Amino acid sequence: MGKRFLGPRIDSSEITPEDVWLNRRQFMRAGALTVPALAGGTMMASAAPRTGGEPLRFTTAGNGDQGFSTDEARTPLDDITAYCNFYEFGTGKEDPARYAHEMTVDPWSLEVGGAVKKPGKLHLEDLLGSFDLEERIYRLRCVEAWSMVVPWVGFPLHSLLDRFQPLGSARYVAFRTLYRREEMRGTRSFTSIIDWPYREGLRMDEAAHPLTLLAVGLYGKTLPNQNGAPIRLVVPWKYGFKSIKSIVRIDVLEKQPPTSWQQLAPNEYGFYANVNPEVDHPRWSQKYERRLPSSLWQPNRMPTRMFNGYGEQVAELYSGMDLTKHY
Ligand SMILES: Nc1nc2c(c(=O)[nH]1)N[C@H]1C(S)=C(S)[C@@H](COP(=O)(O)O)O[C@H]1N2
Ligand SMILES: [Mo]
Repeated sequence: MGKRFLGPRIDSSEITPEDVWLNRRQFMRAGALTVPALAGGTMMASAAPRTGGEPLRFTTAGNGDQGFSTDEARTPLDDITAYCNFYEFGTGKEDPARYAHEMTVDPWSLEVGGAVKKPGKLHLEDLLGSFDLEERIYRLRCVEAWSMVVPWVGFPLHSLLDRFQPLGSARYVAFRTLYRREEMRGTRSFTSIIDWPYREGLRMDEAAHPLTLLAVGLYGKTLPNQNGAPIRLVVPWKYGFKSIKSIVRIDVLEKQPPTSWQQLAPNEYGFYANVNPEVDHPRWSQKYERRLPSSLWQPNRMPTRMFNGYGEQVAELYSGMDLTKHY
C-alpha cells in the first residue's frame, strides 16, 4: 500500500523511496512465510509486521460541525490496533493484529453494482484520487459492550454512491468483505461459524446519511490491515459489526439483503443494530460500556447512550418504528 494507493495526492517518493518501499514489501511477504506461530499474545503481536501507516492528506472538520467529531479522549493507536474484531483472521481479539498482515491489500479494487445507472469496478487508487478526505472522530460501540474513540480519515459513503447513480427503486445497500482463504486463516478454521464472505447492509437513507463514512485511514494514516484496510465502512450510531471491513463489493438493492450476524443468530443481532441501552442482548445488558483503554483497576465503565450519542442527527430516520422489534 505505497505509491499506487496514495495516487496523485502525495507522491510516495517524497516519503518513502521506491526501493525502500519494495524492500519493506518483500520483508512483509517473507515475514508472512517464516514467522512461526509463537505462543504468547503480546510477543507475537509485536513480531507481526506493521501494516498501513502511510500518510494521508485530509481536512479536519471545524468544531461543532454537525456533530461530526467528538472531543472525548481518543483511544490510543496501540489499543485500536491491538484489540480488534475481524473474524476472517480468528475470533480472538489479538488474532487480527497477528495475522491480518497476511492479507494483500495492494492492488485493491471495489466493484459497485445492482440498481445503479453506472455499475463498474474501480481500482482503489483511481477512486481515492477523486474524493476529498476528512477526519472524523467517532465513538465506536461494539455489541459486546466495549467502546473506543477513533479518529478516522475517510469520505462520506453517499459521495461514492452518487457517482454510480442509484436508480429510483433503490432501497438498500449491501456490502461484502474480501474472501481469500489462503490469506485469511480464520476462514479456514474448523471453528469458523460465518458463511463467508462477511456481509453487511444498510437502508438507503442510512447509507446516504452524512455521518456514514467510508474510512481509509485512522490517526491520519492509512488503515492497518487489522482495522479493515484498505477501505471499510463506519456507521457510528450502530453496533460495531455493521462497520464492515476490507470492502470489495457494494450493491444497491430493492430488497433488504441478508447480513452475516443476523443470519447467524437473528434473535441476538438484528439488521438495524442501532446502539440502544434499552434493548439488552439476550445474554447481557447493553446499559453500560467499557471504554478502551480499560483494565481491571480502571474499568472505565460508562453508560451507553441511545444511538451511541448520535440521536440528534439520526433519530428521525427511525421515527414511528418500534426499536424493540427492529433491533
Ligand atoms: N469483515 C469483517 N468486518 C468486521 C468484523 C469482522 O469480523 N469481519 N467485525 C466487526 C465488529 S464486531 C466490530 S466491533 C468492528 C471492529 O472494528 P475495529 O477492530 O477496527 O475496532 O469491525 C466490524 N467489522
Ligand atoms: Mo463488534
